[in-house]
Amino acid sequence: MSETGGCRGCGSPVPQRTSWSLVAATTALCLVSATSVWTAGAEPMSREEKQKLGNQVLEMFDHAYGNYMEHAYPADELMPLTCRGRVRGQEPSRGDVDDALGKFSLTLIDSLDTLVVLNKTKEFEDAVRKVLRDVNLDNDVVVSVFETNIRVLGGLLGGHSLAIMLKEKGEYMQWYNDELLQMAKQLGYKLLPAFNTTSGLPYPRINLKFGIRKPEARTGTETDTCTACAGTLILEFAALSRFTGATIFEEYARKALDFLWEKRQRSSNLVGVTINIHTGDWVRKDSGVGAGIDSYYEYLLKAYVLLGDDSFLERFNTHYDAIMRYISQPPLLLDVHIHKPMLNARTWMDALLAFFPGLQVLKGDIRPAIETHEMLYQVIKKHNFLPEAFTTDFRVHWAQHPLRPEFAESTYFLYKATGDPYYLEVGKTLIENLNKYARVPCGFAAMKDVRTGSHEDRMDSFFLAEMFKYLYLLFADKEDIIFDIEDYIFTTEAHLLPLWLSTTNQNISKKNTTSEYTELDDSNFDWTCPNTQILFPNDPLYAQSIREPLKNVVDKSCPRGLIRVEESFRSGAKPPLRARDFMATNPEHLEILKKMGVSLIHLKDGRVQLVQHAIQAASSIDAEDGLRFMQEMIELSSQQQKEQQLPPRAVQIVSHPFFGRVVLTAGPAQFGPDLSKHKETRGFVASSQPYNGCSELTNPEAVVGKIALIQRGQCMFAEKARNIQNAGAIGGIVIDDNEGSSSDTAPLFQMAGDGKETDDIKIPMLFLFSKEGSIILDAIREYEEVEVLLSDKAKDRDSEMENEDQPSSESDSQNQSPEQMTSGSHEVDLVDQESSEESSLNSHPESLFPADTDNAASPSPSEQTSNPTEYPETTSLDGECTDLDNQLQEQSDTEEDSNPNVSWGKKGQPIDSILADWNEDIEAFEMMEKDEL
Ligand code: DMJ
Repeated sequence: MSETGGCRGCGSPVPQRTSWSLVAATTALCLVSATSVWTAGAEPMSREEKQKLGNQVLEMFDHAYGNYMEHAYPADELMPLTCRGRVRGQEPSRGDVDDALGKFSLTLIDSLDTLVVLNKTKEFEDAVRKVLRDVNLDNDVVVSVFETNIRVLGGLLGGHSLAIMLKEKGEYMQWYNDELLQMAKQLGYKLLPAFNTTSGLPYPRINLKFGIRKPEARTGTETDTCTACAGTLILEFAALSRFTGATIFEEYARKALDFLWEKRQRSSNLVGVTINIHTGDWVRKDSGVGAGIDSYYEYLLKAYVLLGDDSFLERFNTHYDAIMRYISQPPLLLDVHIHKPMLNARTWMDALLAFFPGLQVLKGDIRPAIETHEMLYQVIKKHNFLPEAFTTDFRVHWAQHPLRPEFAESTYFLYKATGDPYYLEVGKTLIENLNKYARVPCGFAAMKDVRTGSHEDRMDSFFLAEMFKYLYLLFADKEDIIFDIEDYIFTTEAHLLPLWLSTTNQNISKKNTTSEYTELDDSNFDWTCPNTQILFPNDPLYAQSIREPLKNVVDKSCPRGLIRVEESFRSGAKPPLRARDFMATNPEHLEILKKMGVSLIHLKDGRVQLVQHAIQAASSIDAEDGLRFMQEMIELSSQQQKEQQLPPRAVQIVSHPFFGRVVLTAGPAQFGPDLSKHKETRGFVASSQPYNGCSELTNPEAVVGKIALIQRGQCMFAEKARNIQNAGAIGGIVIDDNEGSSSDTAPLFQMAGDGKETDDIKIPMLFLFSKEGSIILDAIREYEEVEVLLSDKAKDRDSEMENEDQPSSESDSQNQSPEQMTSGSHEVDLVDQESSEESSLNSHPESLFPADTDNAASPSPSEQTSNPTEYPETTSLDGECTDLDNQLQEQSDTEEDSNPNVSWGKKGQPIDSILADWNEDIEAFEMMEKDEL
């Protein structure tokens, strides 16, 4: 490795190992905007317009922060629908997501440096005083080490970094005496016991008061952690060490990173999603750049920038090379298996990967960054927000959107890199969508379902830490910010750490890994950094020329599986059978199945089981096709479960002071008009008497012409519907009688009929859990007259609230292409694996037909819920596949050519090795499906 390789491509070579600050500063400079060279393409945005948008961001921040401070502080987060603080233990548990909450005023700490970036210095000063006065870091609460590090330790360090900057300027914070840093140090010591493992990988959780493994701690029995959880500590821990001189923090974080590096899959150079913290075995062997891994990669590159340590860049480049070889299929980024990296592990992507184009800008790889960002933007244009997960053919996979900032982050970095005003327009759209769909009277609410526009009662702290920072910086000119942002690096939570730390307190013992690298080909490492001044001056349309071929990539996409089908058509061979096309009654299909070693077992109850015996396949290629078919079948079933489990509807409160801004997630009924096909119903609400609606109403005059509120329980849903209909109601909302139930924590269901003919029910009925129902009941108490809209999808707040006769907009399912629609009645039972020589779809019937459980969301004994499982009969090939498929095919051809030893799709791989891996694949798929982000 060259001693003076430096940052080639940045103008002048920068000597390495001589001046880290120079390396760091140079890398930061590489992000200098090239705005001045813009000559054509998207219309330039005027300074006035940029300022207007910047001011809009400030106003939005005030709305979010002000409501948090007024209604939630000192709680960790604001619940913007109920307008109060989220205090852990006082709300129903949401599972892992609550591990970010440590009763330490999370949102305030996460917002500290945002206040300075947004030029709210006075508010910052005030916020710091509040943190010092009110925040207790010694609570008996179990928190996530990862979240506490990035949000709280990072927040305190970001606050400290800007506090000392302001103090030095001489106007603000003159009283400040490193108090935030002292708190950060205290917190750092509280997190250290988590590292007490033989591997050096931290436990995922720690009790702030009792540490780990003591009985009072209630944690320390975990065996696994995610790669990002263990690999996203170095920036904060090193900064803490370098600020304080206490080297232990940086040492621990380095040790965890060293261990992860050692454990990388050596032939693919990829890492899995989850690792055993004691043995170092990969627990989940799927690998991508999104959930579970994302910021591990981010921190390798940024640790190089902040600390100037070559080994981090070398590791990053090695991983990056693997990512680009296996995971990147521009514009897509698709998870693969670490040991079989040519085999996709999923057919969907998660929203967290939206940070990756930003990281690619930092690395200097602009083209794929532009491509992926463009694809993501088109998904956003379709759904207003990036759904938590979406399929490769761009359908919603997980419909939530907790106001994540990753896409705004990438937009900012791409604008800095290209100077293309297109990215300002993108930012403007993000602002508009936030105001239009997420803004509620008391802050901004996460989207429960991007298809319906319904809300969730949460506003995560990262929304303030990151979203407003990136949006504000996007529109800001240098003079709009009171310090030079280029002197800082952004942590994964967008906290700012000064680059001068690279030369401070460097006496950390580093593991000598150099010998390992000397064996690697130096050309493998890309010693360049993204100096946009050099990249684009002669080609201002560079970014646009990359986006152009992708402009319809989302709208005109074909299901990805068609690639191979098309390939077969081209070659004249018969295309392999697709899971979507399969019909159990088609003799030709049965013949193909037989060739692939797949047998069909008809069960007594009418269901069909599929089992593959690869050794019974006609050839190894047929066996591979069989495996692919089975894999598709697993994914298809799981996708269908999702689609059929949750056809949510929306109850939108349209009267004063909500004006359509609050949208509640509602369950549909299997009877009455289908709101996705009919016009929505709008009306004032009134409680029925009796409230359970189980007998003739005694207050018909109160509900006539209105939407009746009825409590769940004591009789069938259909009976309630008939009773309120007879009283003249135009619709009904059934509110759960199970106090505290909420769509945040319980799965929605459909209200089933009573087993009799229900055609007589002509009014729409929706179901609300108790928490959502209370929002309407509270509104009635406060405002008396409350008007709601029952629909399949929230209506545009601005234009439609006054107009009762708007046609209902099409639901997502209506927008689906014919091949995405489900119909027909085949049920496929996926049976247990029979032996190591067989592959079967390893799910039990109950996992295909979600059972009614006994939890808070389960139906009352007298009621039925239903989740019918349907199976698609046919898929038509319309022959209109876009360039994307060709690009992907080319990509996969290239990959196969360059990787002679990889397994999937290669003719030469022994079938038993495919089979040996198959068990792991099935396990991985099942785990992935169970996992939540
Ligand atoms: C943030 O807390 C951080 O960006 C983290 O790295 C992952 N994502 C959330 C926001 O989506």
